[in-house]
Amino acid sequence: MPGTPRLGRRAFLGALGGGAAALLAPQRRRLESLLPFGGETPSASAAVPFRARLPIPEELTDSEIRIPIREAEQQILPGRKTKLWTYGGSFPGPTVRRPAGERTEVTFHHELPARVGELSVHLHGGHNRTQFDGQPGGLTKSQPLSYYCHIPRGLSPRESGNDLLLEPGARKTYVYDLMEDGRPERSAFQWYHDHRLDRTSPRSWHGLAGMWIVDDEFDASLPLPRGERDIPLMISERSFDRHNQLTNPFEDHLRPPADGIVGQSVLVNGAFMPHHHVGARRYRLRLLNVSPFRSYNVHLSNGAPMVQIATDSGLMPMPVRRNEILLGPAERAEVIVDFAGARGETVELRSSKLHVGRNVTGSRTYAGALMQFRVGSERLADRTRVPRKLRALPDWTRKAKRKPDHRWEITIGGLFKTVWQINGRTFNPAHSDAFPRLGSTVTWEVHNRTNVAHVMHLHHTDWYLLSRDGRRPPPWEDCLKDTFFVYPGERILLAGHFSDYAGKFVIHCHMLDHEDHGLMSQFQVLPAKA
Ligand SMILES: [Cu+2]
Repeated sequence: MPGTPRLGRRAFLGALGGGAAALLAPQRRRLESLLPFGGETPSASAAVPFRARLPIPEELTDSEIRIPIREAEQQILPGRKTKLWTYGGSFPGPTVRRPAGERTEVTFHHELPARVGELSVHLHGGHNRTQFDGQPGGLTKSQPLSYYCHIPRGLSPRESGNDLLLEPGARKTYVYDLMEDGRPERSAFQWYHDHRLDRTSPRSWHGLAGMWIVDDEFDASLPLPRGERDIPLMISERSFDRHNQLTNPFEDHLRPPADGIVGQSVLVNGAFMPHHHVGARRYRLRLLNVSPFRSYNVHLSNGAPMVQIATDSGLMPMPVRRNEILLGPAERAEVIVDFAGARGETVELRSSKLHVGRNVTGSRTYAGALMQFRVGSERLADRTRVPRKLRALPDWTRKAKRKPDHRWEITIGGLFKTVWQINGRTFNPAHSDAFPRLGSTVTWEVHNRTNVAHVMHLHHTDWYLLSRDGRRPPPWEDCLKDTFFVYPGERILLAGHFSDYAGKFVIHCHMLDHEDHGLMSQFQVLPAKA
C-alpha cells in the first residue's frame, strides 16, 4: 500500500474553518480548541483531518444476497479499533447495487448479542410490501415497555407487527421487486437501516446503515460520469470516549423538545474526515446524510458550483446549479462536480452554518470540513456532460389536487413527560390515521405546530412537494423526494400515488430521537374500490 501522503499546511489550515487566518503562529492549546472536534477526548483529538483514505464500501450485485448483522471492530481513530454493530462487518455496510425491475432477495441474519433485541430492516426510499418495509413492531419480551409511546397491551403479533421482526439468532429474507406501478422503479440512491420501535436512533448510532443504488437504462444512457467517477458518500458524525469507543448519549434521557443527539467527529463512509484522489474532470457524488439528528449545509471550499441532478427519489426533471445544499437526516442529493478548475489543488467538501431568516432550531447545521478531494495535476479529456433535461415527473404529479385529503399535525404533548405527537398521539402500531386507496393520488398536509424543525419521511412511494406555506417550492424541491424539512409553524402540501401494495406504512420524523420519542404515525393503504 502506498504511504499516506503528508498533509500540507494549507490543507490542515483549511480544516480549521473561519479562524484559520488567525492561526499562522498557532499555540497548541488554542489550535486544539478551534478544531471541529474541540470537545473530544485525547484519542479523538489525535485524529488528523484528511489522513484516512475514503473507503468505498463493497458493492453486492447478485439477485440473492446474504448480509449478517453482527458486531465488528473498525479502525476509525488512531489507536484502538471501535466496536460497532454492522451490516456485513463494516460501517457502512455493503452497498447493494441492482438494476431496476429485477427482483432482489436479501437475507439478513441477526447475529448481534441477544440483549440487543429484535431488529427490523427498512430500505429507505424503496417501494416495498408492508412485510418487507421494516415495520417498527410493538412491545416484546426484550422490550416490555415503551417510555415515550403509548402502546396498548395484549396486541396480537399481527396487530403489533411483531410477526415481522427479526429475532436474535434468526434469519429473514426481504424481497424487493424494484418495480412500481407495473414498471421498473426509477434509478435512485437509497439506503437501509434499522427501524425498531423506540430504538432507531441508538441502532443508527452504533453503525447499522448501508447504501443501496438502483440503476436503470435511462440513467445509464445519459453522458454522466460513472464507474470510479460515481462516488457514494455517507455522511454522519459520532462521539468517542478515551478508548475510541462510541459514547452512549442515550442514557441521558434528553426529552422533547431538547432530544437531539449529535456527535463531535465527522465520518464519511465510516472514516474520520477522509481524503480521496480524483482526476481533474467531472464526478458524480451521491451525498447521503445518515446522522441520527444533525443536518449539513454542504458546499465546496473553492466555491465551485455543484450541479444537482438527483434528489432522494432519483433524477430531477432538469439539473439545478447550487452553491450549497442543505441535507437533513436521511436526505440525499446527487451532484456533478467538475474538478478541472482545481488541477493540482485540494478541494474540501464542507458544511457551513445555515443563514436563513427563520428559526431552524432542530436543524442546526454542522460547521466545518467533511472530507478532502486531492485533484491530480494532469489535464484530462472528459466526454461527460450534464444534459439540459433529465427525467420528467410522472403524470400523477400534474393531476394532484391542491386541497388536502388528510392533515398530519405535529405537536408536543404529554402530561408528566413531554412527547412528540402526530394528530394528538404517539406511535401505536395498531393505529392508522389515514386510509388511502390503491390506485389513488392523495394530497396530504403536514403542519408543524412546534417551535423546532422536523424532517418528515413517508414510506411506500415517492412524494411530490406541492407547496410550502402556499408558495411553490424552489427548483431543487420541485421534484420527487421522500424526506422533507418542515420548519416551525410551516405547512407543506405533498402528493403521493399509491400502487401495488396495500397494508400499513409509517410516516415519521427522521430526526431519529424525535421518531423514537413518539413522532411517528401510520397510514393504511386499502385495496382499490371494486
Ligand atoms: Cu422531528
